[in-house]
Amino acid sequence: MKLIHALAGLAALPLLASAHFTLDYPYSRGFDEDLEPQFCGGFSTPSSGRTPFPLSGSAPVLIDSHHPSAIVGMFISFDSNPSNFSAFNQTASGQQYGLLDPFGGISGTGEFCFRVDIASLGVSGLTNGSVATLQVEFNGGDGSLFQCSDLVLVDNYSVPSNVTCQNATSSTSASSSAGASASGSTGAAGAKSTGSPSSGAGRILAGSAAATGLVAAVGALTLMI
Ligand SMILES: *[C@@H]1O[C@H](CO)[C@@H](O)[C@H](O)[C@H]1NC(C)=O
Ligand SMILES: *[C@@H]1O[C@H](CO)[C@@H](O)[C@H](O)[C@H]1NC(C)=O
Ligand SMILES: *[C@@H]1O[C@H](CO)[C@@H](O)[C@H](O)[C@H]1NC(C)=O
Ligand SMILES: *[C@@H]1O[C@H](CO)[C@@H](O)[C@H](O)[C@H]1NC(C)=O
Ligand SMILES: *[C@@H]1O[C@H](CO)[C@@H](O)[C@H](O)[C@H]1NC(C)=O
Ligand SMILES: *[C@@H]1O[C@H](CO)[C@@H](O)[C@H](O)[C@H]1NC(C)=O
Ligand SMILES: [Cu+2]
Repeated sequence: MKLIHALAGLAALPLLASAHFTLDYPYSRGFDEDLEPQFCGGFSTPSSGRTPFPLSGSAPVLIDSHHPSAIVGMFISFDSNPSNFSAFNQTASGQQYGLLDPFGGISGTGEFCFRVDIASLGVSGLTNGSVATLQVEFNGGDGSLFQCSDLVLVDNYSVPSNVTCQNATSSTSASSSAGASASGSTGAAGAKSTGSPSSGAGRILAGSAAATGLVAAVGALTLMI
């Protein structure tokens, strides 16, 4: 019996890891774990229904992480159909702006909520009804993964009451027994980076100024997996 349980535990581990991460709010264009390493998670067409999102002020972005530790950053485009990463750091008229949320580390699996403010980017010309696309980049040690959500920016918008912004994480025994604990990296959450996105796996490690502790933690995970 014990042996069977041990084997079942081993078999379950790769399934957990292969689920990568999901974008739960605002709503994703679509999720296919095999395509998640691609631009917008492999979904290249904007959703027919865009999620209303606050034009200004604090707004929640919810993800669910299936890796014991990861680096997460968020980009936004104001094009109606952004087709490459360049559209996520400048407007069609050429105004450049930064990341919607800088790369930072998270540890634990489960729901994470990040508060973002589109007005904080200082992009001119945005008004009630402007469209945008959010792109979340996530690296849990098996390369950069992406999810997109198509938005319509609404003045004075309040998100639905069933969208609860909280971190409901759980440390699994699998993560601690695998030695993948990210202790030491949590303090670096929110480490600033001005890196720009690209589709290459491992780009974060090469291209961002994220704390070296985080880079080391993800590097260790990569070796394990
Ligand atoms: C990115 O896409 C835009 C149109 O969406 C295009 O004008 C531009 O040339 C593209 N840039 C690259 C580097 O492919
Ligand atoms: C915008 O993104 C493109 C593609 O990743 C990159 O070549 C360019 O340097 C970036 N510009 C800025 C200002 O970050
Ligand atoms: C703001 O934009 C939303 C979404 O396009 C629209 O439903 C709403 O009527 C607009 N409000 C005003 C005051 O124009
Ligand atoms: C948002 O609220 C402000 C202050 O109450 C108001 O002046 C403005 O007209 C509102 N905007 C829309 C689009 O309803
Ligand atoms: C909130 O409720 C709507 C309508 O029932 C549902 O479609 C949506 O998935 C819910 N969102 C979350 C984050 O639970
Ligand atoms: C959830 O955790 C992340 C990473 O530590 C942090 O940036 C974020 O502010 C937290 N969210 C809440 C609602 O506490
Ligand atoms: Cu993964």
